[in-house]
Amino acid sequence: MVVTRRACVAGLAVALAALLAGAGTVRAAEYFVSPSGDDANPGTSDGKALKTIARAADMAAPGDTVNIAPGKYVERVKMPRSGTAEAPITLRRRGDGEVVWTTPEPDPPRFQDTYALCIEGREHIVVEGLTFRDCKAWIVLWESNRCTVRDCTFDGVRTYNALRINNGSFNKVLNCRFLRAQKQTGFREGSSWIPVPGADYIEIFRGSHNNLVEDCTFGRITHTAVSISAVDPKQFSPTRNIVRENVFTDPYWKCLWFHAGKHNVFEWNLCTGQAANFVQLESGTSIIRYNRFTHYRDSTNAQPDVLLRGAIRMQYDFAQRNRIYNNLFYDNDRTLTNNSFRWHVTDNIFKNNIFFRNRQTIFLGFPDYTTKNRNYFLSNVILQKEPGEKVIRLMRSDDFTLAEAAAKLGDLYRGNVESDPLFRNAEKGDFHLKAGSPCQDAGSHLTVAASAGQGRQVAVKDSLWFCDGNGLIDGDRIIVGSNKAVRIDKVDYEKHMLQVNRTINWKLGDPVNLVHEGKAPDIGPVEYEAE
Ligand SMILES: [Ca+2]
Repeated sequence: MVVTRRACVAGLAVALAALLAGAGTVRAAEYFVSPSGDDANPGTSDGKALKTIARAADMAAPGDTVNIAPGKYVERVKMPRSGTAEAPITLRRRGDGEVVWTTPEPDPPRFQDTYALCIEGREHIVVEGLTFRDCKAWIVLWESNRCTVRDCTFDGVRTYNALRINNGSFNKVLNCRFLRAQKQTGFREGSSWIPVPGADYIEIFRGSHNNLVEDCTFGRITHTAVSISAVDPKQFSPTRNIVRENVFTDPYWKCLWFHAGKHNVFEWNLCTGQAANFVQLESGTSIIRYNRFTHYRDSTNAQPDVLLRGAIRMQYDFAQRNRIYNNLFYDNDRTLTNNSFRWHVTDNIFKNNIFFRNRQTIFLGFPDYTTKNRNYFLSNVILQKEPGEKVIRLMRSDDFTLAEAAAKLGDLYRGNVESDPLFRNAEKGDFHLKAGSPCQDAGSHLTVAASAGQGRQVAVKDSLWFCDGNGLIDGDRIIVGSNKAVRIDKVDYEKHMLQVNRTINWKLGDPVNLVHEGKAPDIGPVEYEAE
């Protein structure tokens, strides 16, 4: 057995942590599983490996690691106990080659039991480096918290909810590849544009809060790659979940569905290619920032109505008070759209975004757009092909150029710029700004201080722009007035109060922005830097 230095250090750290935690034992056992093993073995070495992951999971106590040799495993596993914060239980691949995990048939009747790995009512389980292939379903985190799934590959299921977090919080899905869900067999009867059977790669469901999906790649999907949803959004409110730094390529249907909940974050993602929509936005107080939405091509061929199809579709009564900023929308067939003309969609703010070379930019069909449904476009770059085009359509047919919108709807359309943003090489996906870009230092402030003060509690006019990391990642680094950057430790969205990590001074009306270069934030997702 090759023991790496890193493994030794990690093992020592676990043992030390267990000791410090006052655990009854400092033993952190290693179990070994191999297709050529035997469940009658002790499982304590390569030579005496167990045959099934299930047997090893039964034996594993907090702090223990189950090392799974490459090969194929056909079984279902239910985790019988939890780990602890200091001593998680880890299931991981050991050695080169794939650990392929699939499920036997027939499928059991109970929903949770159909998954290859059922983590129900548990905490601190780590799953690492495994390949789930052609399972009934992959992993369910059912009322389970603080579990981590990382470096795994997900390839093929026979169910709608491929990986589900149900009433679970502080779980993380990191650096995973989602290749394939259900095989599409046709289209819904009477709706020839809706693929069947539908499937979601990851469903963050019902009372699931503070979960993180980061650094994953997603392939084609017949419903939604990541959904944050509830059957009844009035009853369940999945809140403060973060989806970041993922790549969604040719999703065909949707990358993200914000269906329910508050203060969820979608940031630094790339959404590109064929889709019905990249984002379906039906919840409120979300942050959507620093994403690149590029090359949207309508997979439905404008079915059943062109009004439904665009990079972002906003709809229904909960789609209010979202903060959508510093994103890039480039070369999309259509960009912003909606189909809920009779709903109340208001106080969504689009700020410091670049909308460039799209065939259609803003279509918001809501009526009463100056009174009941007020949505703001502030300091964005908006240019299709040539200046002077009607880039804004409100209601069904009220068309405006940027200048007309600024003149007639000046409180809603302010400071937008009708210029080429001057990317280094947009065709090759290089969206860095060239010297002389009109985006440089042209962004408007996110918000301002609501009072003068000193200390660590900064009252701001609007706190919805900011995230304290939700217990998952570092909080936003911000600049308040002329202070050096500070980190946000806590956002109180009700009181619009930011708690920062050190004492500062500020004046009433001081600008509050995320960390930026130069005098002000740039427009778009990348701050200017010299070549
Ligand atoms: Ca700047």
